[in-house]
Amino acid sequence: MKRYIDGGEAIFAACRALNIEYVFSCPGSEWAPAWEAVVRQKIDNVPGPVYLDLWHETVAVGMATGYALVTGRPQAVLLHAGPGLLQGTCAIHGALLAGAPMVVMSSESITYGERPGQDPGSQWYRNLSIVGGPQALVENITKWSNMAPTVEVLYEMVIRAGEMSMRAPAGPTYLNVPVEVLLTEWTPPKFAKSTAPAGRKITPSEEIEALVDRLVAARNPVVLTETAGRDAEGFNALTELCDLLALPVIEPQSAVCANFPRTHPMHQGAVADAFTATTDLVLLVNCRAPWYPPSNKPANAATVVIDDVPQRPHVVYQALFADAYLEGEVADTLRQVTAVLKQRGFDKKLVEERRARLTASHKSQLVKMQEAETMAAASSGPIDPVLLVKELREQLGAEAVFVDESITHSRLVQGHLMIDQPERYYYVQGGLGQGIAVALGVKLASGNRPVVLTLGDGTYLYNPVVTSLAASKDYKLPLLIVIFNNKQYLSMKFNHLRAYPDGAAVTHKNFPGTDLSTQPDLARFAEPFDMFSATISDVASLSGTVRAAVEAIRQGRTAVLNVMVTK
Ligand SMILES: Cc1ncc(C[n+]2csc(CCOP(=O)(O)OP(=O)(O)O)c2C)c(N)n1
Ligand SMILES: [Mg+2]
Repeated sequence: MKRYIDGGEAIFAACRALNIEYVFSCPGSEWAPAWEAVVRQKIDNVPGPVYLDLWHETVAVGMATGYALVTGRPQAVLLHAGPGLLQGTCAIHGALLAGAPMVVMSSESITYGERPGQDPGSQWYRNLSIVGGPQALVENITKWSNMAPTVEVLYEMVIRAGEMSMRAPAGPTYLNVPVEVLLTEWTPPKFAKSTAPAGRKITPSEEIEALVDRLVAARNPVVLTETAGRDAEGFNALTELCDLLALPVIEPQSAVCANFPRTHPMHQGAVADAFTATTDLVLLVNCRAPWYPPSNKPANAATVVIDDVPQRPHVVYQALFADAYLEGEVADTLRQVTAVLKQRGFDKKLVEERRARLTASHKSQLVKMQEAETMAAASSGPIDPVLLVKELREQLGAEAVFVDESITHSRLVQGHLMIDQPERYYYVQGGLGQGIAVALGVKLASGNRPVVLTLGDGTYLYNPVVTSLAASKDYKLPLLIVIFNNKQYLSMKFNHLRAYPDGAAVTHKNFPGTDLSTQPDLARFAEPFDMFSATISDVASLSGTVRAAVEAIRQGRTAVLNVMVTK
């Protein structure tokens, strides 16, 4: 056996230095050098990343995103040339929005066969060249994209791309590694070692003191957050602060993970309207888009932003109207504020009055939700989506992790799941069709915890269903996939109605662009994989079928539930 120590080995060595655990690969002809390295790593018993073959680029990138959402750690993704990269772009854009770190790599040729003794393959000359290089295809949707021009710099460039992807704002980086660079002999570094952990960035104490001044003086403060709970530390630090000072917390529609216990009396739902006129202090904690339209902010409030990256570089328009920024690590900043408040003390009477008022409004929101659930349970025929969410909540227990790619149902999912712990809810960002892949990545990082994906029928059809289910089967990653099936793109209809409430479509009851009534039975795509699958059309069979599906995933079998919903 000849040992080819070349660019393929350099990439794997760099992955080992970065402590990368998985290489998510959707193969192309450039990757034979990496496969040589994979096999050598195995036969030599060298600890290193697990290599996964996946049959669609969305699956490879989406899995890396899901894994990063849970762990915060970047993984490697290997795609093919320009075309594979293009197929992966929707999910790469999703990773950028989600702040999911990863290093994506693909190739081009730089010699087109003209270099004696090194044949990249004629397909690069015939079909695969991209003017400006493949990195140009992802310039706008990655944090950084470039070519690794020689094998001598490849190892450090992969390491740097990985380290960069982790730094705030975390997100995907891209490296074009030409075939010739991959095929060239490589000399490993003399002093290979693991990369150092990132340094910390802490908010200075005078900024903490100034915020505490504002907080104790405020009569009607309100907290809005989208991603404070991206990790348990942030979730717990926000809970402690808001509990101490009786601060109302709103998770607006733009919230993409669980940030604060839904069952906590200070949780005030998803709509800030009740506070708009009265609030005197708005605290935006990791909240990129609190108001819509952006100028619709409370008129009489000071705004304090707690965010390690307040201005998201990938966002085109963003207006925060900040009066102060605290830009250190969010969890640490929140803990510092809590500590200073405890030390300095505050007006207990004012805070307890506020707590009583907010507890009452939280309770009335709860009662409304319970009423909706009771009404939904009393119906027959197709299933009220509220009842479906209640059933999932009750049957899955507190361990389950939810990945949500639903559209018109997402508010119900977020509300009625009543999640009160961190790291149990993730909304899939970016274009539709990544949900199964992201859920697979979440499952890969979550061990025995059940993972549930909720999504609409249209969104299920956007997913690469066959290749995603194949990955679920091959890598033993059981999911419970729940389709909220209203046989249409309901959100498209809502958009149409908003602009043309009395137009031709309404008048003639004809809505182009929304109808999915010709769809086949979506559950049956799971059959060739010998997975659990069922279509539920009547409330009477809901509970029993959900129970059977939950049992199936507990036994390691993916389950697809196609649920006919009322709206
Ligand atoms: C890749 C991609 N293409 C198109 C869209 C536009 N789009 C947004 S929501 C939606 C409909 C989703 O339908 P479904 O999952 O059935 O949810 P419903 O609207 O019925 O709740 C579409 C097509 C998109 N977001 N992403
Ligand atoms: Mg639908």
